[in-house]
Amino acid sequence: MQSNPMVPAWAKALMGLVAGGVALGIAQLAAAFAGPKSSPVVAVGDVAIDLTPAPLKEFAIRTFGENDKTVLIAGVLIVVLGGVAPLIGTLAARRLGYGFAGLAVFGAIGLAAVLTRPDAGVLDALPTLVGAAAGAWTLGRLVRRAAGEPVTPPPPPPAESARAAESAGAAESAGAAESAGAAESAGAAESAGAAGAAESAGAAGVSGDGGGEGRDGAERPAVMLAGADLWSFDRRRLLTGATGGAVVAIGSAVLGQTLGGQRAVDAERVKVALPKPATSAKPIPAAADLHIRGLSPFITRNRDFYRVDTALVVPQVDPRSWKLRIHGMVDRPVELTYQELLGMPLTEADVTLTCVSNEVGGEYIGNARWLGVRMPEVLRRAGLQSGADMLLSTSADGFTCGTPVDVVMDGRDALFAIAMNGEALPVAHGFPVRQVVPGLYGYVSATKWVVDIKVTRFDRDEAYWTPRGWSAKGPIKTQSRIDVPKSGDSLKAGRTTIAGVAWAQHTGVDAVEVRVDRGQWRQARLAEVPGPDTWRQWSIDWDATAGEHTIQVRATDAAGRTQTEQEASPAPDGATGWHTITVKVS
Ligand SMILES: Nc1nc2c(c(=O)[nH]1)N[C@H]1C(S)=C(S)[C@@H](COP(=O)(O)O)O[C@H]1N2
Ligand SMILES: [Mo]
Repeated sequence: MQSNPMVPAWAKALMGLVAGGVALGIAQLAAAFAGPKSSPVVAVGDVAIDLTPAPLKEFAIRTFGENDKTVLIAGVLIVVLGGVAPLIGTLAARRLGYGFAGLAVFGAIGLAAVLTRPDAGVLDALPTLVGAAAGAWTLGRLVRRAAGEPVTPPPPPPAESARAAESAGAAESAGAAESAGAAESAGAAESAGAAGAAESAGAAGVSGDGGGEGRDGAERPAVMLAGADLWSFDRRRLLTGATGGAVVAIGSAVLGQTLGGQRAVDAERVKVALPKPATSAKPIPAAADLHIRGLSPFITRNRDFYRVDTALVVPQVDPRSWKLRIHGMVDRPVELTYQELLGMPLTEADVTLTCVSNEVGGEYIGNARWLGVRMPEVLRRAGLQSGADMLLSTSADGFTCGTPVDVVMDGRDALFAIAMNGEALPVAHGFPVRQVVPGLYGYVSATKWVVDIKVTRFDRDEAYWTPRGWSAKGPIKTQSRIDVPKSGDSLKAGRTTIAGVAWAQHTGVDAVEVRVDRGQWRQARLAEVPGPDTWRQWSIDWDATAGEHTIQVRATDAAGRTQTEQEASPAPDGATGWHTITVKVS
């Protein structure tokens, strides 16, 4: 394809910009799969660092601090998208092949950067190649779109044919040559409009019934009549195409960044070698699990563990850059790295986590073996000042949580946890570090992806859920749940087992009672527990008789307090009432 004199300069730049954006976006997406080293943008940035003289490097680090890499990547993007890409668009408008050649050079530079990185593999070339191909395809499409649909004028009516032929001829000679140069500058914008109009009016003008325009060769840009391949500029089609390209470019870049971040964090997570605990958990008694079909197992597997958080996308926190900052009402602010945390004495503890939103009988509860550093151990490094009664913790994604200082410091296993059931915390459960505090609902204690602790006061600070209608403090309420049978089940008459779990974290469950059809309460058998911080399984036999029956459960904690019958919804501080189910027996 030859130079199209009708395409204005801004449109050429736009075509290049969008094609370049698609190339980089698709390359970034491909790099999410091929590995971070294979991103041409990152590789070019790394090469730039290598080529930067030391004083300039130091200046950049001093000026931009931790953001120096981001600034560098932004620099690469600005040079490529602001300088190189528009140039490629201009070349492509002159002749598509030139544009492709420009893209090839631009791709080759990226490729060279990627492949000269230490321990680069052949596979690392793929994102650059795929990106360049996507960019080339986009460029071709946009150039074609900018030129409009190929317009072939239908044969003019006989009376007009002479004149049409004449002006067509004229256009070919004088017009095309002349405007090839002129259109580029001033004429471009103007004829862009004219071309668009002529185009959208169809070939009407050319076919003869379009009024003066078609008939008077002198009044319309001669290039419009240059034969079968009419030069034109279709602004609308270019802009819709460019918009589509921009969406692809941004979408693939964002997706690539997200997936790439996920893969990087996953890779770091599997590399974590968990140190041995200095204080092991009490062994779980064999009789902690009654092994009844349908009854929640004593330990909830990670993949079955409920998940509650405000995060739309799970925060990806790299342990290599993770820090916990402790400040506020402290003697000396402290910053802790992940390695430093792993180097402190670790405590292992079985703790049942519960969500305040859990309805009576609900599923937002799970029991796991956690490994972490006791929070007081860390807080003592900072030195809590008297008068402080709240730890306002913040997660990497900005969620905040207010935990009473006295609860954390009273000797219970309040942890900065790094592991859950023998593996590094799953990312969705707070990797690399989360809080776990026995006895408090999650919203006031269990900050996942925790990065910051402000030691403060409840009368000075408010956590995320407090202004949203939940109470500032949230001790877990004693509760019990029937797991088997399920409400609505149909059973055979005869002896059957009713079983479930009960919890009163950090106090412990002392009794569970069950009644059928509001009759006498009967004591359930209790499974053993390693301590007061976990839920407790229970079961009871029942001679089921034909008919419909209501089954209810209630627990009594180790302080002798029996669960209230009073029904309350979860807000503002936890649901109450007796879990009640109905079954059909035949
Ligand atoms: N960063 C962060 N941590 C959070 C939350 C949150 O929204 N964001 N929700 C809390 C709530 S309400 C609960 S019940 C627990 C749930 O932890 P899980 O998802 O590991 O079960 O996490 C707590 N920690
Ligand atoms: Mo929660």
